[in-house]
Amino acid sequence: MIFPPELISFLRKAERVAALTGAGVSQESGLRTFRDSQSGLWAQYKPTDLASPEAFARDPKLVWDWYAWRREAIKSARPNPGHYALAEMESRVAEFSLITQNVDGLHRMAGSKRVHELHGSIQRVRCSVCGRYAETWGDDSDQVPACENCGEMLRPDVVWFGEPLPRSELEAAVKASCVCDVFFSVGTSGIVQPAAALPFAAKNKGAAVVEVNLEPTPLTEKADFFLQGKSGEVLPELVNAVWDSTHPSR
Ligand code: BJW
Ligand code: ZN
Repeated sequence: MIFPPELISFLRKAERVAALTGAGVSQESGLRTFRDSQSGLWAQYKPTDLASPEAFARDPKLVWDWYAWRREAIKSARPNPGHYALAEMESRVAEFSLITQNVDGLHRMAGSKRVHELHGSIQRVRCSVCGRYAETWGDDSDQVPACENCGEMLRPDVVWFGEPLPRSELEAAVKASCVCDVFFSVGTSGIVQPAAALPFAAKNKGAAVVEVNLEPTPLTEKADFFLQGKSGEVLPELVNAVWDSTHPSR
């Protein structure tokens, strides 16, 4: 891909960069996005219908099993070149913040350090009533595993529709978005709030906004640069184009 020279020069000068990622960044690691159709057992369900407190109240075992199935898929997934390029960017820029809506942990596995997980982590499980975290649980009974403290149902420590985001993660994400020189929006459909508002906040504060996606989104018209393609291809090429051997890492 030929990158606009202004983008290359913005990035070489940038002191602070923030990147917001969504399910698309993990698609090349073999994980399905939310708006993709699901396969096999889960083909009849829409992921966005399962990710809600109402779905858990209606059919807790169904929701638990969906997360258990995804946890298994994530266990064998590995970061792809898009994750690694973002980790590389962190080593090239004075202050880099990785803001992710993903719960799969692949950014940390790729070496990203300053990571803000807005929607929690699928690897953590907590009680749906008293909030205590569980270290171990079984996935093979007919029922949702129970909390050792109060006996109520366990649930994944992720953020469902209608639930508040973890305050410290959101505050850090808003701050990073408002002070950055360049803001990346990568592999997200940009429709789920409050994450979807972050690129607009960055733009309002004067950042250059770069979108990387297979297809246009509600952000595209407002973005300064739209790099259409797979993040696992576009991001490594961009990192190579910006930080060649004449620009050593920090
Ligand atoms: C590629 C690619 C490749 C593919 N390379 N690209 C109106 C205004 C404001 C807010 C609302 C509103 N109406 C309702 C709300 C609230 C609601 C919301 O935003 N709803 C919208 C649907 C309208 N938001 C909430 O409820 C949030 N909480 C909240 O607002 O709390 C307020 C509150 C305060 C105080 C007390 C109480 C409440 C919470 C949102 C939580 C979202 N949770 C989920 C599940 C997380 C756990 C899990 O993983 O199961 O988060 S839903 C799902 O959507 C998941 C994702 O993180 C999130 C975003 O999806 P994402 O990542 O963008 O994925 P996709 O699939 O949508 O897109 C993939 C993209 O990648 C596509 O564009 C592809 O083209 C692209 N792509 N392959 C590059 N290789
Ligand atoms: Zn409990």
